[in-house]
Amino acid sequence: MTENPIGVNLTRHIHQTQQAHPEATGELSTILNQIALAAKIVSRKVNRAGLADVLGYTGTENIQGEEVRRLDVLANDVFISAFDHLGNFCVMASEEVDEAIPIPDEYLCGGYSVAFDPLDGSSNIDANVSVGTIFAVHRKISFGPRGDNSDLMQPGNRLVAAGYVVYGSSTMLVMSTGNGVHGFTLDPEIGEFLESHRDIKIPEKGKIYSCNEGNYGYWTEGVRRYVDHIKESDEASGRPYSTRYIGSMVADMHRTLLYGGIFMYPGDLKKDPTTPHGKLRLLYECAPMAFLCEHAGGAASTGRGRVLDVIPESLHQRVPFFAGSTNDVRELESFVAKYEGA
Ligand code: P6P
Repeated sequence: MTENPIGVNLTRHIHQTQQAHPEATGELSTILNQIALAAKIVSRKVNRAGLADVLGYTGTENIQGEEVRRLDVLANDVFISAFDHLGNFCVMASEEVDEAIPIPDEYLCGGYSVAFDPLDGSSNIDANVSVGTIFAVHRKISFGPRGDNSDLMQPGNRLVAAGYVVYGSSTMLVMSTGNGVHGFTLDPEIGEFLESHRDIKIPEKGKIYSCNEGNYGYWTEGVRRYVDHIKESDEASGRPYSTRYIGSMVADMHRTLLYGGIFMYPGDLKKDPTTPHGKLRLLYECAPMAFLCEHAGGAASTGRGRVLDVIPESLHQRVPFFAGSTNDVRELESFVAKYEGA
């Protein structure tokens, strides 16, 4: 036979990954394939946003205090509808929903929980900037027949799968089940995700820093001094770094995974001059992105410790977030330790 004429598509990758684990029941495979289906539907809606008059606001606010856009609602409904009847989840959490989302009584519960941000970066949609979906999958740990918050609020070091979909010039799904990080690009003509980035590895050290420097005055001293440091000229150490900031976490993290460097959303002292508060949410933004970073050979930190080791205290908990090339994240941590105390 000639070389595999269809290459490796996502379905084949998921199937082969399952076959590599004899104990696998196939539940996780079903979940990942269903995520891909939902992603295709959202991709079509996002790509037609300007045409299908879905731009604009619903006039409501979510728990984050952000104005909810119609595409947020559409994307949220698509993922909930894709998951709720599957029989593989016991409970869900969404950035758009204040409380945990139970599986409706008419459907069976399964052995996993899922937390997701259905359309991250949506404030950029009107400017046609890339947006994305982020997902995090844990095993069910509660004893009852139905799931509860404890199945969602697990540390990222227990994740079984995580990934994102970036709806950009092309739609890409990037995910890991703990055995490398792999990227699949949607071929809209056949409606399949085809493998385009096998075993993504983040460079050990990069030359790009990515953050909203408008918040510089609210950052803690160690973070400010680190950013000052990477902007100083020192050719031997590859400084100054270039700055790239899209303001859509999925797009900024996708670039960081591929090109290296450091993405930062530091905690700021706006609300409380004694305690830096992050903006990005732990369960469905920072932990899944940290899982991908580490499985791609990079690192992800709160500035003082591993993001994946943070024990969640609430569904929409926020943490400071620094992620990307290991050398760059470790250097950031050294500045925080030096100027703010370990
Ligand atoms: P800022 C988008 O609203 C988001 O949640 C992330 O996608 C992004 O990284 C961050 O907020 C951007 O925040 O304060 O720079 O606009």
